[in-house]
Amino acid sequence: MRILARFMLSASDLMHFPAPSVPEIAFLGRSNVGKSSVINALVGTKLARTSNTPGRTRSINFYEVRKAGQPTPEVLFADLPGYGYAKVSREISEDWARFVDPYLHQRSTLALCLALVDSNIPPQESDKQLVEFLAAKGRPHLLVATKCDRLSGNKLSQAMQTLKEAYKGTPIVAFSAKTGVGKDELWNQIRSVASKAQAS
Ligand SMILES: Nc1nc2c(ncn2[C@@H]2O[C@H](COP(=O)(O)OP(=O)(O)OP(=O)(O)O)[C@@H](O)[C@H]2O)c(=O)[nH]1
Ligand SMILES: [Mg+2]
Repeated sequence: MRILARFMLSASDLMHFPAPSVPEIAFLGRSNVGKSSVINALVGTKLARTSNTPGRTRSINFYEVRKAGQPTPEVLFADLPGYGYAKVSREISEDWARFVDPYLHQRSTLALCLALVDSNIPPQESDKQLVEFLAAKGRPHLLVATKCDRLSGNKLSQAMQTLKEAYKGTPIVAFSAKTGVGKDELWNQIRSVASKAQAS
């Protein structure tokens, strides 16, 4: 099935978020973890800007995603600014207080938060804080272990086991934007949550 996706708008203020409509999927994670790359892999085009420079995405970028032939979007994707990068941490915490935190607290159509963690590095305190925050707020969420193409066989199984232990009870999808591993599984999760949200 062909996916059509388009950039809607970039918001760094509550006032500029798009009007709530279809279920929304938020992509969260440390700077450089691969949020924009996961979005691009899911939609199959270079929609979101990716970069080697951590902290590049500094606003919430909203994308409209629809199945070809359908009149209305299926979901919105929200690419959030990254956290945890020391060099720009002051600006990022200001962004967080000004519009990311309110977004996560208040957004009525937010159906699923994808907490991206790098499968190549040990569990990070900042990621744990995010997942705890989402759990405390009752926001449905799952972990996406990114860049798993960089790990082979045993190393990948070990990394996934370590993540499972660190984030007990949170579902995890191993993902690579490079090879497409995890793409179908992640779409299934997104669609399952989105159809439930739309039915309720
Ligand atoms: N090998 C590999 N590299 C990846 C993968 N996903 C992303 N990268 C690389 O990681 C870097 C960061 O990717 P982005 O998608 O820009 O990361 P981001 O989380 O959006 O970064 P910020 O917007 O700065 O927070 C880029 O150089 C990507 O090419 C992956 O699955 N495999
Ligand atoms: Mg980005």
